[in-house]
Amino acid sequence: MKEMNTVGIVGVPMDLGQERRGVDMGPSAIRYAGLQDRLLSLGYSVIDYGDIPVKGRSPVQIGDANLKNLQSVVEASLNVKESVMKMLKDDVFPLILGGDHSISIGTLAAINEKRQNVGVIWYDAHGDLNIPETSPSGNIHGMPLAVNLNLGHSSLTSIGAHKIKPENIVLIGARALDEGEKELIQRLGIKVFTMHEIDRMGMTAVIEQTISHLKDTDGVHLSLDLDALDPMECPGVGTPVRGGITYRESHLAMEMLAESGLITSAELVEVNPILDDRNQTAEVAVALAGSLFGDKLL
Ligand code: 4U7
Ligand code: MN
Ligand code: MN
Ligand code: MN
Repeated sequence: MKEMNTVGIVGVPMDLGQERRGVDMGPSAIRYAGLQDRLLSLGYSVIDYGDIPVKGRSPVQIGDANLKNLQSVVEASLNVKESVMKMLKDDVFPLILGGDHSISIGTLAAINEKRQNVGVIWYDAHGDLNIPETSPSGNIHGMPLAVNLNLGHSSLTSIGAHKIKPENIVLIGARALDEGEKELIQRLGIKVFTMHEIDRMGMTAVIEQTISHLKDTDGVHLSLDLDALDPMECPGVGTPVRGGITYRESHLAMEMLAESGLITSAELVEVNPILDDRNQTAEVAVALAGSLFGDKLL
């Protein structure tokens, strides 16, 4: 973690990027699981910027090329961008609470405006690298990383003026990549640690290589989709995929990232309290945030 002693929290109660209801309650669930107290206990000051307004979802708007709820996602993303830019101006560490993963379009639009050579860790079962032509669902939460590479519908790509370089991205936990995403990964040479590499090399080596891959960036944004973890430990997600990263491996990853001092912003996304079991997924999100923010356990 960078030398920054104030964490800014903002909630994005967004569920328009996918079809299941409930993920808009993610920010409340994560706050209720004790995020602020966890950060205070680690010695940080916390400013809660509240929640960003997000429109209701009915009726579902079918945008161009079957991008569901396109106009409302664009509006919300502009609000997310403005709010994250405010946090960066205030010089706090931006911690954004989703909401579905489409919120990352606004988050990274803001961060890219402020920093030149941004690195991104995409901790996720999925690639989120679809464009309308390759998306099997038309759901925008499967597209934000592509948008951040300047690929996809122009009303999404135009939210941010600057883009992430493919060589500054690392995917961790992938196990459900669509065909178009696989092709894009090969074509752009994006670094991916699938579950196969995590099993084979162990999380220690995965994070060591991630850190060395991103060491020359101008700060790294951690985009943590809770569906990266195994659904047995994180059942409260909209698109669960078996065979995920364990709770302990994830803590190890967060602890090593904390030690690296590389992470300059983060988001916790896709927590869906309606699908959850006694808020356990939100509790995992808070526990992992504790490690990311430097809890040494001893
Ligand atoms: B998440 C999917 F087809 N790839 O595009 C799609 F499998 O933010 C899933 O990672 C996307 O949860 C999942 O709809 C998006 C599908
Ligand atoms: Mn995702
Ligand atoms: Mn996912
Ligand atoms: Mn999901």
